[in-house]
Amino acid sequence: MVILNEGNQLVSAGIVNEWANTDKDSLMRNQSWLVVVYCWAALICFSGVSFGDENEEVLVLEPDAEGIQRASIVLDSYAYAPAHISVQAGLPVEFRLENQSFLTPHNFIMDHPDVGLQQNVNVDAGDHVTIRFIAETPGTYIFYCDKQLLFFPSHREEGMEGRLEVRP
Ligand SMILES: [Cu+2]
Repeated sequence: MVILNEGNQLVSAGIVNEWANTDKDSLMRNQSWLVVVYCWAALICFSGVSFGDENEEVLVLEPDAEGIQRASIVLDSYAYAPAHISVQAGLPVEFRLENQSFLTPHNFIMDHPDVGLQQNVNVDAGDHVTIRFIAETPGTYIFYCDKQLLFFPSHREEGMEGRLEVRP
């Protein structure tokens, strides 16, 4: 927070200078904007701000030539990429789960027995596993990793969670 305050003052000083000195070339202006960008980057990094769903990219899958909706999902500490995937109901889905962590095992759990979506797949560090299923019921379903080392928070608590959206 102290860093941000200093940054803000710095930016303000820069803008005042520019206005006082209208001859200044655009380089100075660009540098001011760079400072603003750095401040925002620092703020986001240090505050742990996470963007809401509005900014989350959705991978929308369509059936390929074989009629299968395929995606590769990278598992890392502690996230799925992509974390939001949209599939069409009633058609086969194939996910290649790639654990890119160096040492940490991850898993992929979907626990929605009411709609027949149940997966619990372990993927060791550096390994990959392919899963296939058909989602019959439209809706939005959470998947997550429940790995946990000793007394540390679980991966899910660290944010390792994603959403499967099933389109009608
Ligand atoms: Cu995990």
